[in-house]
Amino acid sequence: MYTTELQKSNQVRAIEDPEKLAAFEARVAADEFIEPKDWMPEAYRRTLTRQISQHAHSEIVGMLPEGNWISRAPSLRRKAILLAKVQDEAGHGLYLYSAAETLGTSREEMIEALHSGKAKYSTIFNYPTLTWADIGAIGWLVDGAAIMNQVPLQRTSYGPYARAMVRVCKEESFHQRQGYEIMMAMCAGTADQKRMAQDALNRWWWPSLMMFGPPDADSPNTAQSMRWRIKRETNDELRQKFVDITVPQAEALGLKVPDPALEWNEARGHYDFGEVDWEEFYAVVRGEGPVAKERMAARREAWEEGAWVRDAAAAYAEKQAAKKAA
Ligand code: BYC
Repeated sequence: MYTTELQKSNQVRAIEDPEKLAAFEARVAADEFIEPKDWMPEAYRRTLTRQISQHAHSEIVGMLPEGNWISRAPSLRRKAILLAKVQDEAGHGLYLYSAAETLGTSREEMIEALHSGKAKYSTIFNYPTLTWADIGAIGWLVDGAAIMNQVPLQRTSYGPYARAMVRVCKEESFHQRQGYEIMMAMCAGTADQKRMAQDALNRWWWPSLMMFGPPDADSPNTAQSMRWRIKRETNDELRQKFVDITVPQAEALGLKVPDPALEWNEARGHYDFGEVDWEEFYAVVRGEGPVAKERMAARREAWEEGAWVRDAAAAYAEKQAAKKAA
């Protein structure tokens, strides 16, 4: 059982200096950014380290499903665009690891947590990319969901995370458009291409809705993270916004969202939609996703094969520092 919200809040109050905590909470309530050297409650530091490092891991693992298609992109133009996108994801990972390091956990510790299976990364990257249309669907839906989640994070209360998000969001909107443009090309192509696009939507729709996390009622972290303005909108609010924006985009493509319960609700001013398969979500979170093992094996191999690059960079930095000292 998760600790209840009240228990969590009482624990924070019992551990921390009440004056410092009150001053911190007042700063957060006034929408001031908290910076690395400022006092912060330990639970705030832990939550941020958890969320930012998971986010960094997701960016890096997220390179794998698409990297897999660089050599098979259907034209030079598509190959150049995909290369740039995958490289952007590496950059996002680096900004985010740097932001997490400012909270006192080293990059090595975070990477070790990922490789040993202790750390989480987004469930979405545990699904395989079977056809070129999947690259379109990932850009459109996965980057689309990422933007929805990350735009509010530009106003998250921790300064380094917020500033990293500003850059990440600019690039994500390019990623989303390149994905949608692939889908437009496929939907305007042959009957087979359109079928591939529909098949990709069928397979990526539900996993994309899972990216926003469990329903608010079952989310152990949302309430405290909202109070501390780490999260600015809840999982369910963001999921609803994503559905509302994405369904008309599917209609414009002439594709059908694979949800029989999907229906515009005039009174609510939102789409009603079916229940996500939460059993599947929790299984993927536990590391039982369809290609989870392959993803971690690829990450570990990349880390080992990259050892000489890290050694060379460290030797160069040492040489430069010695030169400067002399
Ligand atoms: N996958 O209390 P909750 C990208 C975990 S990268 C795995 O709601 P929280 C992209 C959650 O960690 C996309 N785990 O938690 C890259 C928690 O477990 P712990 C990544 C999930 O943190 C390349 C437990 O379930 N984006 O966009 O308040 C190419 C309970 O959840 C997931 C980010 O990371 C999941 N989907 O809310 C293309 C954004 N959902 O840690 C695209 C930043 C939940 O307590 N992160 N869990 O053991 C966030 O906004 C939040 O962390 C979440 C979860 C909304 C994901």
